[in-house]
Amino acid sequence: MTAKTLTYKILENHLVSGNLEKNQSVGIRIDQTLTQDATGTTAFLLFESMDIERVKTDLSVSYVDHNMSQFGPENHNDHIYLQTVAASKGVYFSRPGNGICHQVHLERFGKSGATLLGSDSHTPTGGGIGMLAIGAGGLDVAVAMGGGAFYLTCPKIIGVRLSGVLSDWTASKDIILKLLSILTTKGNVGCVVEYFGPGVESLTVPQRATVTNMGAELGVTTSIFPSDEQTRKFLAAQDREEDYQPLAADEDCQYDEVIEIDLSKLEPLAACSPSPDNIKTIKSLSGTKVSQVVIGSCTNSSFTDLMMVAEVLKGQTIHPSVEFAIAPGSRQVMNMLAQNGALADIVGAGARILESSCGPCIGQGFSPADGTVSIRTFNRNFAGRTGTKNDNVFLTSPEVAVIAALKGEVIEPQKSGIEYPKINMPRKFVVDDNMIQAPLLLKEAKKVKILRGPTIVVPEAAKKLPDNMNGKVLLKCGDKITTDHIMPAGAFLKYRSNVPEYSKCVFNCFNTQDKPTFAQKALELKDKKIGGIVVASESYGQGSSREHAALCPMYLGVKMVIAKSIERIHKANLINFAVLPIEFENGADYDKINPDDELEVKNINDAINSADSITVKDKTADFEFACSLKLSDRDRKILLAGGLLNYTKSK
Ligand code: MIC
Ligand code: SF4
Repeated sequence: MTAKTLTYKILENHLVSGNLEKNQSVGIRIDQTLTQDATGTTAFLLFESMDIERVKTDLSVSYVDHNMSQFGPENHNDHIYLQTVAASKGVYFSRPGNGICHQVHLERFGKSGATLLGSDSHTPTGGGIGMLAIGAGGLDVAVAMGGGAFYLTCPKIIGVRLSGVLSDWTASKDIILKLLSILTTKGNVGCVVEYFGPGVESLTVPQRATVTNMGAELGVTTSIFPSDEQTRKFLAAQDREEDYQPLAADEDCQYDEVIEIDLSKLEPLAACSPSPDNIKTIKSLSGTKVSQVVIGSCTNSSFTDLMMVAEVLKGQTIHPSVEFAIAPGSRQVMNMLAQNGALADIVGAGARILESSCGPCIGQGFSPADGTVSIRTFNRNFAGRTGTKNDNVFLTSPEVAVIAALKGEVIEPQKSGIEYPKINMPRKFVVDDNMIQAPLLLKEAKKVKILRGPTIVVPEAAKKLPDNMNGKVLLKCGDKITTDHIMPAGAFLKYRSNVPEYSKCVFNCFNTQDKPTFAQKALELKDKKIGGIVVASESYGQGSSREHAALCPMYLGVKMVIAKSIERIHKANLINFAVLPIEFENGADYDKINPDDELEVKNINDAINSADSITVKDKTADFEFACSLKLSDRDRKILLAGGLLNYTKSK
């Protein structure tokens, strides 16, 4: 028997179709799903259209954590819809205020060795307890809720061998920031990161979860730690020892690539705007004035993170030029801080207490002032994500953040003169699931009336692609276009359950006052039956799982994306909504195309059916170029059926 990686062991246990051979597409059974309100409303509307009485997973949880600002009725309408649809379909419902999906799922539901599919790109947080936890578009999650398999390409495994132990003031955040400096945010599609080695055992589950959470920024399918004594202790402290099983890769297994990180040699780091891979040492940033600090998000807002913060702040006052806030990751964290008095230390130091939700991480308030530096313990710093244009965000550990809040500038924490407060994982967490509504029995569930407020609009179904297309380049953009560029969140997030309204801000960041918007230009073409085309460079669609980045362009008549490379989740979302993703065979052709060029593509469906390449004619620039179709057999069937919903219904 050949030695196996942990990832392949879990894949093997869940395999329902295909062979576990590199680069082959396989289907796996999904044990658990999670959805959150910003993606979940669409996911459940699509699930409803599948006419399935009740979810078929072991466990599905619907969280409300993103859209909680509630300016206008939209957010609350969504919450009520999600609560009633969960009750009707056999889904757990984590009520607003209960915490951020990934933090709560880790605390209350995750299970080592299980598979988890979530409609949020940070679902890999679950890898911190040895789950195979993958982010996907809402429609893929809806299919999994209906008992359908999830399809992925058999991954390449990057083994990260950890040795040594973290020194005081260096945090697990610095592990993932270090890895981002090595692997960057591009070029890692189709990989899984597996941690192993002697350095693993010293890391607690919350520390591991920080690393797997932000692994999403690498663009990998997921990240995973072994499940060991630390995992057992964490789950036992959550009163869930039965969800633990010991798991590890076979010792002599072969990784496709091995990266060594010596924890004792790490130093505090920061990811600087505008990308999580723009890594600098805190040393090099020392002395930079800071006017805002936020500790929170699904990356770094665990009980141990905030206890460390409370210990440092005890009896102190934050610097006069800093606005400081904390957003504990869950109600469990908030409750425990309140019960043991640590919250009083944080409040006493002058912190603003934000609710247990995504909040500033997704531009829901607390935007920084113009021309200032904001330190955040989050995972993303894409331009403008804070709600402030030209924002300057440093993503750091809570250790670096809290010292900056006290001193008003970036300081190497180990040189701050403050003693490092060592926080141990509690032996028992305070467990109270009174804000989680358990599924009803089928008989009761059948009586539930699903409430859809007037701001909830059922999304338009995808359509089959034409055989021949006359199209026009609506936008030519560069490298690393994120889903935040395509579909901004922040103030627009409340339109998630209303595609016609939300579509108005597609590619908002490229709109200028003097010209028609992307949406206006696209709709004009749609009326004339001309296909809209987006041309991009490397790593198109980085970042979130939001399927609106495919659904809204589809609604506007976009039929095709031509890029040098496309990220995994976004590519799957494009296919699910029958927008054709193709890649330049020769990157130099990208340079020859101009915005507004007219493009012609013939025999599209024949190519989707059986070819690996398709010819595109640029009628304006008068040249032809070849693009590759990197599609699995199932992708081809989905595109030919006119999207995943039509494909699933036809089966
Ligand atoms: C994010 O961090 O970008 C989000 C908001 O959580 C997204 C999901 C969404 O857009 O609703 C993600 O990570 O997938
Ligand atoms: Fe929420 Fe931010 Fe985590 Fe996304 S990254 S789930 S917005 S806290």
